Amino acid sequence: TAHAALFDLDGVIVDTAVHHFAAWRETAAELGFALADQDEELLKGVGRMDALRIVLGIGGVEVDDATAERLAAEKNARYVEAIASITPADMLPGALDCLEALRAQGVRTALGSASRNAPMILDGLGIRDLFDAVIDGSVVTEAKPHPRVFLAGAEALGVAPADCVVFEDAIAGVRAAKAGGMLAVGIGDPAVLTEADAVIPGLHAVDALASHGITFA
Ligand code: B16
Ligand code: MG
Repeated sequence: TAHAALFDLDGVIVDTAVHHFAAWRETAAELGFALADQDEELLKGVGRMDALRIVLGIGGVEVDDATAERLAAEKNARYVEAIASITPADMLPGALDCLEALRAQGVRTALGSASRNAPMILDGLGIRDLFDAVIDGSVVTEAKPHPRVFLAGAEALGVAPADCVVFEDAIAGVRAAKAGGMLAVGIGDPAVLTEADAVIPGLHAVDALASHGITFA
């Protein structure tokens, strides 16, 4: 029985991955190459500068540090513009119900996101109060698959890692949860999230976890 639930943000609570990827596609286009659809998976859950390095690697492009900083800042400006008008209606199906139901059962909740824009997104969605702790990319520098972001969440909640369930849509995030000694629930495709303890299509299907032996209270 898990006492805490740790949530990734992008791809679990809100579908902002599409905006991240669109912004990176513009970066690539500016540098003279194109990103393929399947490149999106590589960029999920990865911190901003690490994602830039992946994009540059795909294009076989080398840039100096100042240019890298500029490219990352320009990508972020495009992304922030895209998510500026985010509202509660943009939440993924079942996310709000899941958070409220877990809290009603006395389960502690934390956000564990690589995104430095997480606080702004939580405010746009109006759900900041549903988290007992918010750990984001401005708090933690080690990127997923390093477990730090989730370990910091567990610590902030005062719950042992073994009593935490992590909800993650990214391969890097599932690895981070497992590396931290937590149960990992994948959100998405079981064929992609092969290292997760259970995979569900979305938080609307959270009740199905009981049949995998994953329960909360
Ligand atoms: P930012 P998550 C991650 O958020 C995204 O999945 C990833 O694509 C992005 O590069 C990263 O945040 C950094 O975001 O540029 O806004 O700081 O999935 O960990 O909630
Ligand atoms: Mg994610």
